[in-house]
Amino acid sequence: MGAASGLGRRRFLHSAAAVGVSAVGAMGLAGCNENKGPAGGGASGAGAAASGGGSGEHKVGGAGSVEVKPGQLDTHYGLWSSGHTGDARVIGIPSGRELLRIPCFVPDALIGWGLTNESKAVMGTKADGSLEYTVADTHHIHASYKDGIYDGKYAWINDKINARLARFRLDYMVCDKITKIPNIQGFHGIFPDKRDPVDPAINYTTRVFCGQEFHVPMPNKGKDLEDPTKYHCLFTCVDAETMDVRWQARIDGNCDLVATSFDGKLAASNQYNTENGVHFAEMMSAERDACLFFNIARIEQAIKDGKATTIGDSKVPVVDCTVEANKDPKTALSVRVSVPKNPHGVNATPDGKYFICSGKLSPTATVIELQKVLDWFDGKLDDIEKAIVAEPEIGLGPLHTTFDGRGNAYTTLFLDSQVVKWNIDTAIKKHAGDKALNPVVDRLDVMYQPGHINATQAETIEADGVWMAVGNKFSKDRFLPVGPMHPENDQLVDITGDKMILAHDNAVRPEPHDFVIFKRDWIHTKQVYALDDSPIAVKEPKATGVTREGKKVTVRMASIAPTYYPIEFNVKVGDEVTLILTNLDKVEDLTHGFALPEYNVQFLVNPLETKSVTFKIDKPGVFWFYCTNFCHALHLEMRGRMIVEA
Ligand SMILES: [Cu+2]
Repeated sequence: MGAASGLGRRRFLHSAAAVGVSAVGAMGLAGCNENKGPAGGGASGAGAAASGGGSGEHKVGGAGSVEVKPGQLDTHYGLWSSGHTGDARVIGIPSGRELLRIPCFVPDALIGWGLTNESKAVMGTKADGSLEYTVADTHHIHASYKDGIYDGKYAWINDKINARLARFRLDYMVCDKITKIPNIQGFHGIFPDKRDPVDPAINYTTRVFCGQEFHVPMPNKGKDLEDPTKYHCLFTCVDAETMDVRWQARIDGNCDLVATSFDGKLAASNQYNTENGVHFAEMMSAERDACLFFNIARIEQAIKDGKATTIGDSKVPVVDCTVEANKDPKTALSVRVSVPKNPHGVNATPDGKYFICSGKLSPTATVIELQKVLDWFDGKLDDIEKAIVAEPEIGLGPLHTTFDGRGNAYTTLFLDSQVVKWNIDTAIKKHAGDKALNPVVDRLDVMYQPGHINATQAETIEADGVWMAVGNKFSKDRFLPVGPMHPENDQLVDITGDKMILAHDNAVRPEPHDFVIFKRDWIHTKQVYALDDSPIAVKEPKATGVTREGKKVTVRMASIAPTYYPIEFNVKVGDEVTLILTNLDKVEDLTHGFALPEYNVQFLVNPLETKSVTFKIDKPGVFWFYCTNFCHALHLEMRGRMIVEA
């Protein structure tokens, strides 16, 4: 992938008359021609290894082996979004081993998510008891903060399709709440705040900010279809604890990703459709789009002062953050900083000083100094554009940026199929006038077309600069072919030295988007539930049995390996059965399953966990319920009869 071809593509990108066509064309070029076939891939791989192996003048990597030997544990947890499988994944780093999938928005056959009454209550049901939604598209996952690092309490993930925010408890690694955000479509970026903008005692996450990418007429009732002035997006604040929607801000253009400042004062979203176009070509017309900053304390004061409206049936207060209404710095709730054409990322540096936005149709990254944005709100900066302190040219198709805690940024270059390492201070000095400086430190070919990137702890003040994961959207020749559907390739890179060293390819089921990685002792998971976690727990074998009220039957059941109590029960055709099962085994890893033929029932109960299912009896017969999750030498014998007399 030489300089000549890079220049050629850059010219092509910049000279094409219709930008949309050129973008698609350039992706096609990079995607199909440059890396075609095993030879191309092999050459790229060898090049990467050679650059890491180095001539000796550079400090080479020291992150260690990615091989985690039998019996050893990974050093880091990774929380991964899953894309349109609709769940989240827990990945061990550096091995890349998938340790868990955590369902939230969509049903999961393994644990019975979407089948048990408890999971349905979290997911939301229609009047007839069926699930409200069965598809989702998870993109961004972020964990709760305290004092600038993760506190191990929660993580959040978005559903882009149906505008929902899910929360995971990180102790049990389960989803405990889902919130539907009103009046929005294309819910994309999320970010928790890191402390309160006003109260210094609140040094932890209390809000989660959510961006709307697809603008719609508001209210969206089938009118004003071709009038762009009626289309808006909302930036939403959700309460981290209650998961209630606190407020929304109406804006021009859209939100894409979201970032928050470490002092809690600012949240921002990059915007690629500042044109507010309804059609594709209109969205591509402006040479510069923006990073839109929100002054959180002012927004919340405005709501207290009664300066909010509502939209449609929603009771959520909505403030006006449109450009026209926020021109006076003294009263502005929001302000735009310009970023070249169609940016697709905004990331906060771990020192708390800068947000970095990349314009994917511009070969640059824009460095915005947060203090200067605050100065503008305070009337101390006459021109908000002066908050831009660097705009280095780094390569083609820059998307997302991560950090090593040593002053370097690492940005994915989708079109170049590379990661570029560049020094932030050098870029700032160059922007200030020292034109001879080159902020680019290193480039690494990745396989292929990278999207998200994140280094260990890079979203916290303790970025440790050890490992960096790169989520590649195409894998092509990197794995055994499995038909037309290739896995994606998550690559792990050692970033401890001057040169990046490609350390590991990890095939992943499509298609994770974003992820965070942090050292394993930042969270403490629990392996055994407390009986009192469930108000309907069956606390001992003698509390088991069948009770009936008319046609409503409750079966209270317990499991102790290798048997169920009771081992059989009788019901009648026409009954509505609610079966409550508590696993009374309190030994770690002793999970039981409960499957019931012909009634579409299968779920798991972990040690001391309680679950329930409700189903209608519609046919007579003997139905053997049995344990699906291997539990004991007599696991196969762990079964019993549901008897429905004719
Ligand atoms: Cu069992």
